[in-house]
Amino acid sequence: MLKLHCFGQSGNAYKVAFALNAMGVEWEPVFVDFMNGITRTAAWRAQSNEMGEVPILEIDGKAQTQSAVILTLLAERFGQFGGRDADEQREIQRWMYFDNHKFTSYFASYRFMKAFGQSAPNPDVMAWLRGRIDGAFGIVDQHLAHSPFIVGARPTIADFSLCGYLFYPVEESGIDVAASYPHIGAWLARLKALPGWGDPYAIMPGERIAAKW
Ligand SMILES: N[C@@H](CCC(=O)N[C@@H](CS)C(=O)NCC(=O)O)C(=O)O
Repeated sequence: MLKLHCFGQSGNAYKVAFALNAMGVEWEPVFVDFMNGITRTAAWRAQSNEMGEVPILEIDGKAQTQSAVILTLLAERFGQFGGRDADEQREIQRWMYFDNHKFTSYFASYRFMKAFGQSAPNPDVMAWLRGRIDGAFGIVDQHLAHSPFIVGARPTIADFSLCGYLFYPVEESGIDVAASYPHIGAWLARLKALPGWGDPYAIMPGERIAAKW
């Protein structure tokens, strides 16, 4: 049985959880008490992931990290949602790099500070992040104006990667992505209609926490 180390608030883990469910692969969650700081301890890093990050997928006797690598591995292993040829595989990787660097990372940081930060977010930092978010989201919105999914006419692991943070409640980030970016909104509706879609807080363990700021 595959084990996914995850927690409800983790959009990076949700990328993998949603993909596993869409692939119809059985898995069980291992709760990571991220919100109480477990991943910052030396013991957890030594035992679980030296990078101090979630998700971790236990598969074939190995603990694999980095959601893009995990998604690539799952597409290969289960023969679903991968590229059909080398060109498509590269195209998928291209979007997953963009996602990890610009699309997910700034949005996830912004949401974390707004919803779960220990102190009130610094407005200058938030304004800078918001600019980066709007830049990356504008690019993806334009792309989706001409393509039903991130790479062509069918969903691939690139879609699971980019949508990781976009099914969380709007109050957590304060950004109504579907309303601000209509093509992203329509794409999210297509993803939500896929068999296996589930709300992040329903498919991963841990308490939902009210947004703080
Ligand atoms: N690129 C990584 C990012 C993983 C990541 O940042 N996960 C968050 C939880 S959602 C984390 O563990 N953050 C810890 C930190 O940034 O120190 C991936 O896609 O797996």
